[in-house]
Order: sequence, then C-alpha cells, then structure tokens
Amino acid sequence: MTQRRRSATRRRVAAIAAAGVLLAGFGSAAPVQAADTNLVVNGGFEDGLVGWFVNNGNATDGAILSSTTDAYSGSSAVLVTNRATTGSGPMQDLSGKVQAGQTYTLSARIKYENAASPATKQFFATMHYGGGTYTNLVSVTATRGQWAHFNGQFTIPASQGVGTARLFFETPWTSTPAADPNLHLMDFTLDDVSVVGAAPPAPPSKTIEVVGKLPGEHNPLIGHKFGADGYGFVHDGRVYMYMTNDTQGYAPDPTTGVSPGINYGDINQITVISTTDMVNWTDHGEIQVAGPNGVAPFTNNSWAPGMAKQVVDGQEKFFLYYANGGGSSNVITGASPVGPWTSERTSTLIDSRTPGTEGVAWRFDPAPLVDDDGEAYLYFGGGPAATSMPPAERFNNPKNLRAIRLGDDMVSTVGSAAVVDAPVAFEAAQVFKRDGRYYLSYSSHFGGSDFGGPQTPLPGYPGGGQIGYMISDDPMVWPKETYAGVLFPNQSQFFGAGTGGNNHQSVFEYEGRYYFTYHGPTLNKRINGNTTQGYRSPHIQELAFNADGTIRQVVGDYAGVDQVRDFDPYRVFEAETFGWSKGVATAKVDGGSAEFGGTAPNLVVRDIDNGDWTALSSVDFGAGAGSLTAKVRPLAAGGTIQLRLGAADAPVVATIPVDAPLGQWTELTTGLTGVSGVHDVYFTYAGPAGADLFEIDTWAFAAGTGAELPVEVSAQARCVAGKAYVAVQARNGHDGPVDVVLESAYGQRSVSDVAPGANAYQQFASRTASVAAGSATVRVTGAVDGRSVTTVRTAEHSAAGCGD
Ligand SMILES: [Ca+2]
Ligand SMILES: [Ca+2]
Ligand SMILES: [Ca+2]
Repeated sequence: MTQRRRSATRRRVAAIAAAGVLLAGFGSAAPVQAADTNLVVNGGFEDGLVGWFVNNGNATDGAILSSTTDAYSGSSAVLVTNRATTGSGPMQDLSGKVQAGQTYTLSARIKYENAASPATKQFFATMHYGGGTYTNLVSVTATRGQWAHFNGQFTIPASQGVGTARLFFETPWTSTPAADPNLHLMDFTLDDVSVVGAAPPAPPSKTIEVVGKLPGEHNPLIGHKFGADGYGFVHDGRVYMYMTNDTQGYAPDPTTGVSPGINYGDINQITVISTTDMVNWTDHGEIQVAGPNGVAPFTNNSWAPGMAKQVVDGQEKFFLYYANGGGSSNVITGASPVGPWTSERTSTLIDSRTPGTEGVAWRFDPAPLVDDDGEAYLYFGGGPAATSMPPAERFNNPKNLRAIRLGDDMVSTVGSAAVVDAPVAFEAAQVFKRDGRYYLSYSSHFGGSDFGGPQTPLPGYPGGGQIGYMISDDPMVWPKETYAGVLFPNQSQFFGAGTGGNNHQSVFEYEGRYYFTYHGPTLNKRINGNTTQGYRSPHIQELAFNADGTIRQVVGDYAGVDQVRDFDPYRVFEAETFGWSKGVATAKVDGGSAEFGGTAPNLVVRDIDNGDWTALSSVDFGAGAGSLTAKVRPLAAGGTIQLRLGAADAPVVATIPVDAPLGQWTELTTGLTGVSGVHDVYFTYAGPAGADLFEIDTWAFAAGTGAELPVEVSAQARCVAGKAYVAVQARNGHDGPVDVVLESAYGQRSVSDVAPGANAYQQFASRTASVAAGSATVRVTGAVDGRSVTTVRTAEHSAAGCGD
C-alpha cells in the first residue's frame, strides 16, 4: 500500500504499482477478520445509484454514472462514462465507518470494453482521506471485455485520520489523460463492491450525564435532552410541547464533554413531549419533518413549530407548522398529536409567492390560531426591516410580521397577509384568545444595521430580546396602537450569564390556567459549568392577568409551575415518562406505545449505568401498592431496579433483579408492601460498573388488595455453646395455610404450608461469638378471598455476646 499527497494539480509520486503488492499472497495467508460487517451500501447497484456519487476530490474529476443491466451479478451495475480525469469514478463515503488501525477486505468486479483501449488495464480502489491525501487500497489488472476481480486487504494506519474516508475506483494517474483518452479515460463498469471488516464504531454518546432538572424544580421541563421554541398545545386533557430539536446537532467531545456551538442548519426534526400534570413529561421522541427522509422532503429544516387541530371533512386532524429555515414555512398533517404524519403539500405553505409578504425578510416562525368559530389564522414573519422605510420606522415599527387566513384544509392560505405592526418586532408571533380578545406576543429585535442603525426605542416600546404583546379585537387587525407592553424580559435577567439571546414563546390554556412557554440554555449551562454553546431547554411559567386584561410581566425561575394533579401509578405507563432523571437517554423503538396506542411512537429509557435513575413527582399510591412490573431488556448480567420513595438515596423499598435472558424484552414483577399515600418515586439502577445494564419500556404498579395477613413475628439473639444465634419466629394468625420466608443477616429459610395457629421457626447460626443488634424480615404469603396476598414484617433483635 502506498500513501501520498495528491495536490490540486494532480502531481503524484510514481510508486503506484506498489499497491498491487496487496494482492500477493491473499487467499493463502489472509489474517483472520475480527468481524464481518460490510460497510458499503448498495455495493451491487441493485438499488440504482443510491449511496454512490462521482469522485469530487478535485474540481476536474467529472464523470457520469448511470445504471446498466450489464451486471456481474444481479440485474444492474454502474456504468462510468465521460471521465475527465484518471480519478473520475464512482465514490462512496465511508466516513464514520472505517477505523484507523483496522484491516478490511475489499472486493469488487470491474470491466472495460473500449476496443481502442489496451488489451489489459490496471484499476485502483482508492481512499480519499480529505485534502490531498489519497491512498490506493487494492489494485487489479483487467483484461478488456472481461470482469476482473478486486480482491485484497488493506490496513488503515493507526496514525491515519479517518474523519473523511471516501472510497472510489479509478485508473492510474497521469497529469495529461486527455492526451490518450483510450489509455486513461475509458468507460468502465463496476459491480459487487464490498468492504468487509470491523463494524462501524458506535457514535459518541450524546447522553447528558448531569442532573439537568434538579429534584423539586420544574424548569427546565426535561433534563435528558434539549428543546427550543416550545409551543404548548392542549388536546384531550393533555399538554403537548413541540420543540426545535436542539439535541440533533449536539455532539459533546468524548474527552471534554463540550459540544461545538449549535448549528441550526443541522436541525430537521421536531421533539415532542407531553404531560397531564405539568411536571412529569413523556418523551415522544422526534418527528423527522424535513430533509431527504422527512415527512416533507421538499423542506430542509424544521424550526419553531406551531400546532393546531381542526375538523376537516368530518375528520379531526392535527397540523404541525414549522419554519423551513428563514426563507419559508410549511405544514405537515398528523392523525393524532403524535402522528402518524403525512404531507399534504409538495411545496412550502408560506414563501415569496404568498401575497402580502413583500418586504418580509424571514417568512418563518409560523403559529396557527383556530378561532372559536372555526376560522383559522397563521401568524409568521420576522427579520430585517425593509430598507425603504426611514431609520426610526425600521427600528420602532419594522412591519416584518404578518397574519393570514388559513384555508378550510389548514394546509393552504386564503387572500393576502396583513401587516402586524408590532413595536421593535423581530420574530416569533403567536396568538391566543382570552375573554373574546386576541393576544399576540412576539420577540423583539436587538437593533443594529438591519433595523436602521443604533437607536433607542420609543417610550414604552420593548428593549432588545424581549417578549412584547398586543391586544386586539380582530385576529387580522394589529395596528401599533394595539401594543400592550412587555410580557417577558430577556431570560438572562433570571438565569444569568450565558443565557441571553433571542427567545421564542407561546401561551396556552390548560384547565383554566394560562401558561407561558419560553426557552433558555439552562441545561447547557449545568452540563458545562456555566458556559453555554447555544443548546436551549424548554421552560414554562404561569401567566397572570390584571383586571383590565393586561398581562402581569412573567418572572422566569427554576421552580416553574405547580404540579396540577398527582401521578396515577395504577396503569401501564411509559418508562420514558419522568419528572427528573440522571444519566439516561431515550431512543425510539419499533412497535406502538402501550400507553398511547399502536400508531403512537414508543421510546425506551436507555444508557442505564450503575447509579443512574429516573423519578416521578407526586405519585399517589392511595391505600397501597401491591406490585411493580417493569418491561425491561437486560443487556448485562447483575443489574437491578430499586424503588425508593422521596429521594434517589432514600432507603430501598423494593428491588427487581433484572436476571432475565440478555437482549430479550421481559416483564419482571416484585411485590410491594408499605407503599401508600403520595410520594416522589425514584427508580434507581444498580449493577456492574461500566456495563450498559438494561433498557426499560414501561412501568405498571398494581394496587394492593388492602388485605394483610395476621402474623406475629419475633426475633431474638441468643447464645448456644459460646456461639451466637439469631432465632426468628412467625406465628400464622390467618384462617388458612401460609408460606413463610424467614430472613436474618445470617441466612434465609422458606417454610411452606404453615397451618393456622402454627409457627415457622429458624435459629440462624452466626458462627461467631457475638452478633450486633439488627432486624429480621418475615415474608408471609397466603390467600385472602381467593387472591394471593403477601405481608412483610420486620422484627428487631438485640445484640448478644457469647464469650467465655
Ligand atoms: Ca449488481
Ligand atoms: Ca448512563
Ligand atoms: Ca416506552
């Protein structure tokens, strides 16, 4: 193998032929492969040209790839024509798949037909490591008109950077290939490409290891992922939050833990969470809205969502609006608030074609309103003011926001957009209705040349980066006179250094209260010790009104809003529901949700290590829980789930050993006693250090019968022949037989079928001359009214010393 720098002028060293050495001896002395993963996608070209493109390492490396039926195997291969350079050939990106220091086996079939070309011709499989670094991997000398077989191994040097690793096929280099195109630039056909070796490395963990939402606090809403531009939406007694997926581009360095700054261009997913109590949130995962695999693949980004529901043609549908970057807005349609999702459009909903948007720089941030009469509106827009206005007007009344009617189908607009003359407006218009009046809130700009140069706002107008609001009697009429004040100052006023910047809010009503959503990089700040990289987290505060309908300015805090009801544990609920968490992540899995239905997404809690935990706030166990069932998938032996009440370090009240077969989803149950009333519930996870212990899908508590078995227990420490013993006794006071488990620090004994009035007894030997004071546990199981009931009792014993 030879590695060299390939300059822009394609000057090469001459040692290319040495690459052929790779072939020598292969088949007779091949080292054993550590793994057998094929890293090439669509190597047989049976899926057309998916995964392949023309080598573009240099601007001159042009060619045309087309699918041909002249295949070595299957029904198609790739034909390479119009080659401009010797490097012009099919390329596939193996970045992130191949690893330095690993050995791979490369196989491919290649053929050329040109009668004017030489009778034999050498071809190379080559890796472009970025810049001018190219390495020939495997060579073959083909005979004209016959399929030749690349079949060799290559080892990537341990020192080779593989951040960029792109495989392509070419002919030996010359600086002037056009001088003899039959020799250097012949067409060729390629099929059955494989690169087999170690499986691609797992991507670096994005798991947030710190406690990002502190126990007892309700902001940020979640601590295990980010989410920005939250939009609150209520349906069927449940609050949903739709958010820009700030976690998508989050990439903490494995060593420093610090991610590069957020890149909004990476974001084409929307994150959804929901709650019925405002503290315990269910993670519904991400909607792949935009991008090549998105619901609406004609859009590239999905920022700043807005949500509405409407009955269309007799069917209730859900409409998720979003910003396709700064230039346009779009909408997708859901069968429920969590999908499934479809696109009714083939082009963006709001763009430069939309009447009345002339002079709007950013046709983004769409927020819908469905009025009581069924009429629907969309508010959108933002960005630099039109330069045709005088500087003072550009600053104070930039007229960059718009209101427009939505069609009955909710995926079209009607008529022309009307100007929303919001003072110092920047973006993020959103409207809610209260007592027959419409409230429009929006984010204010930071001034600068986009808004007419340095100025101060008119008296009463918002400063930079604040949330202002207006009150109007007409959802389409927003003159500057409807401005009502500042609703929320900048979040940096409450959350300190590093939390500034623009905000994006919404207001929604839930069970008679109004709530204000906003974001701040508060989780980012906790991760990185007060430095932030722009990753934002959702917050909610309650909104209060004055008697005249104006809004009391919102104060941001970590306490957040009250829990509006206790959590009901007596049902199957998703484990990806929690109020607080430490060290876990979530991932979508196939199949529907046990709690939300077969077409709803289902997630599992993963990346569970020893010491991680999840917790639910204010769980009401009523008269008492009888059992806890977990649906888990063990990944390592020796893991346990512990149930604690009140704190992550409170005493363990129950344990579920996760000792089912590895890799399989299993339901495991433990009996519970003494768990009644209202508690914060902590599920703490334990097991071998360094192991990925298990995943959890759902929890279910079952209420206890309320019945208890009458049992009298006692424990005594005593001495026999100089040795200390602990004697434990249980008397069956029940009217039927019971099974009894007696347990002390020195052992356990099970006694079956203890008759009414009879005793179970065991004297446990300490095998030492003394025992410390302690307790014994007695677990009694019997039938009450035909149901199995377990009652657990403890008995204290004193210390005993048996010396001499
Ligand atoms: Ca093929
Ligand atoms: Ca973890
Ligand atoms: Ca689940």
